[in-house]
Amino acid sequence: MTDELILYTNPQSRGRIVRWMLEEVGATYRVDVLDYATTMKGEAYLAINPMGKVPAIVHGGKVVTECAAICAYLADAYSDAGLAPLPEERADYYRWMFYAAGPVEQAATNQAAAFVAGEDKSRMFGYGTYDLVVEVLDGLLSSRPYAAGVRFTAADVYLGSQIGWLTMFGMLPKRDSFMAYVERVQSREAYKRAWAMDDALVAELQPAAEPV
Ligand SMILES: N[C@@H](CCC(=O)N[C@@H](CS)C(=O)NCC(=O)O)C(=O)O
Repeated sequence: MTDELILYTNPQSRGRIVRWMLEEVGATYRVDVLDYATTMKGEAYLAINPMGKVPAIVHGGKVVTECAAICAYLADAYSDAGLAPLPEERADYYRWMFYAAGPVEQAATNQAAAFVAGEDKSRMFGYGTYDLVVEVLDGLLSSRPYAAGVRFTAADVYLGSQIGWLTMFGMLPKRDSFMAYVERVQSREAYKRAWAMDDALVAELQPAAEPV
């Protein structure tokens, strides 16, 4: 078994979250770009992620999928980078990382799909209601600079990515606390580096324009 780290991604996907995390921890990694219609649904990749979705990483022969899990895994695997929680940050770190992957994602995607459960059903849904999730997030980000307190951690790579995407696509309102948080986390050098790499990949993958 080697320590090789492979990122399976597409530059127009949540794979950008993982690229950002890899740049934050200073990992050496190889990128395998998958095409939505073909290689992502091919036998070789389904053996890695039977969901046929990106991103996934393989590190030292072990597969990790799900962006939030990958961020937490990399924070632990590359602990020298200091993005795993300190003991006193653990409660908030896990709480808001899981909140972002569960209630926030579900509330925002259901809302965008115009799937709104009746009042009487909100108890059945882990997120309750979309409006409740927005208020809880606003309360969190109005009260502190980062998910786990005063320090940037892997939870911010994930929560910051979620809020960044969702506000960009109009799936969350552009509350002041959300936009200030997004600006704070996106000012990091690792974020800028990762986005520049994925933007370059997108350009590379564009079919060449027909000569006129
Ligand atoms: N819960 C997964 C979501 C992964 C996901 O939905 N990826 C999308 C791209 S952003 C995908 O691969 N879609 C391809 C498909 O479903 O066919 C995670 O957090 O990693």
